Amino acid sequence: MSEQRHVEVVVVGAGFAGMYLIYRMRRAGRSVQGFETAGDVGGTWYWNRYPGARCDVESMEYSYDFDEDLQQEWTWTEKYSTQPEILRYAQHVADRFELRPHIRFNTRVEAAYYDEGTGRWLVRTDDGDELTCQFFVMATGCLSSANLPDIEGRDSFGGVLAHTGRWPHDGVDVTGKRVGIIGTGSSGIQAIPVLAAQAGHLTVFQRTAQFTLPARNGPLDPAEQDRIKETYAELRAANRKMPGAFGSRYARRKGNALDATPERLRAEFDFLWEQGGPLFLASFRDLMLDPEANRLAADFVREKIAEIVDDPETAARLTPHGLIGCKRLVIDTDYYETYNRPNVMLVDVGSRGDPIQRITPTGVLVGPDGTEGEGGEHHELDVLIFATGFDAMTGSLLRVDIRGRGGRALADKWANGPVTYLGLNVVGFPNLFTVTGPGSPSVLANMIVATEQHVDWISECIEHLDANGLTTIEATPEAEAEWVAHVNAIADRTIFPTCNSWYVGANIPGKPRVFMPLPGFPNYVKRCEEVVAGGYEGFVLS
Ligand code: N01
Repeated sequence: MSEQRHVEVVVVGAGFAGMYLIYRMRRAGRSVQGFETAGDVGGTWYWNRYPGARCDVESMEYSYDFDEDLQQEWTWTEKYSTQPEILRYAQHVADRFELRPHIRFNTRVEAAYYDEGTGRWLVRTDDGDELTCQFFVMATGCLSSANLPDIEGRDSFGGVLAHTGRWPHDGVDVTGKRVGIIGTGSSGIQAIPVLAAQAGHLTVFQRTAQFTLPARNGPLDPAEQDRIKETYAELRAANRKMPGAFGSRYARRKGNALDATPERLRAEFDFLWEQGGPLFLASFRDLMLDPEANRLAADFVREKIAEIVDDPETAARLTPHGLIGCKRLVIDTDYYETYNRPNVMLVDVGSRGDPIQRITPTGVLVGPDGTEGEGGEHHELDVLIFATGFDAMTGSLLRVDIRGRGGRALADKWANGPVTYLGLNVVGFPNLFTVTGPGSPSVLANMIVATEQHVDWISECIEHLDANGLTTIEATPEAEAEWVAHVNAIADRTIFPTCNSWYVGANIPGKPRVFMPLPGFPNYVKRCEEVVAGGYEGFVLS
């Protein structure tokens, strides 16, 4: 019998986290095997090819900074990059650092079992391959497990059905067609203006109105790009001090909104609205902490919607109740303006309208509950798009059957919601690392900066173990419990846990309600550094 293949590190996922981890492991001379379900690198940017897909962190900030030559040689063309451009960048990184030979594409990791006897993980893939490793790293991303709601009749639809997060590689031709889209989160709001310009008719099925702010995207001035690159390291360092690890160039925190005069408040909000981008809520210190302060910002945006949208009824339906930024803030190009087009119709399927009854072979039936379609309205469609989001943060981790000490499944351990230490490791799962896992800043930070910080921490941790003749790291139950309490305490100081967002898992029926990311990137980094300085405080190294 041939001997089981063994590598030091297995990495699941070849998005920005997995690629950088493989780079670090190779640079340290370690044996590493990456696995990726997709046909190439890029992660989220490989899958999300829907029309209008782009990043809402500026291009000059949404990129790796681990290699000075890389960040100097790459040229971005727009203030906010499109999906194709970011995917080209990921492919460039893979070429430049020769990462692909270490990644097996079109391969899903199905299971990973920890063997307490050998201290190794046994990893199994969907093509029946098995190998062992010392360190098992889940770099599967926070928003990669697509949520395709099980709406009655879904599979009977006779036209083209597509999910934004699994967009067909050969595209979907909507030219002149009757198109319907379910969902008005970031993906829907980016896609809707582009679809409206191409489709014959677009019907938007909105369950909850969402706050969105203008991006004010445009070409990136080459001179400005050169200027930024001259002092790139300073920009990166300043960004790492920002709560979300981006946007230091626009930092203008000015006290509390509740202390500002109405004139000052208005001037500031007007300025930020015209400037565009996601830093609107970073302007006053209390906007994300105090519902009263938040309401001032929310009311400002509500007024803007009424100004932009011609039809008052449509404007009213598009106007969100509640707080701004409690659900992930959206950044758009011409979203509200799109509802002034004659070929766009907004159908409220939430509390202010009638729900979707079912999907039929030719469209979507909307109508009052309990009427079995009587009095309902049928929307005839050629194309139906689900922009219905993801099983965020835990979905892609729990898709793999991960079993730690005593054969305990991660899914069992997390039955009441995810618990981690630092969002990096879980008690009972030695040498398992989660990159941007629940309990770390992750989706509340610039994702590339957050992944680089985690990968650096993991890489240095493995170096430390090696240098000291150690083989295993595992969080202590006390440290894990304390960390979970800490994350909850920080979240509870903000408005975040107060609404039904994917941050708390509310978009997935039956998912435990737990606030999963951790607000505040700089404090988190400090804590990670202190843990290391304290000899990996809260971990047992053996
Ligand atoms: O998903 P979402 P997304 N019937 O969950 C609706 C990142 N991202 O793909 O609000 C009817 O936000 C749902 O309604 P409701 C970013 O972090 C970034 O848009 O639950 N409707 C909602 O309107 C983002 O936050 C970028 O009531 C249903 C929508 O579908 C995250 O990914 C671009 C439904 C889902 O919105 C997810 O964004 C894109 C049902 N059964 C994404 N189920 C950028 O960088 C769900 N909905 C800009």
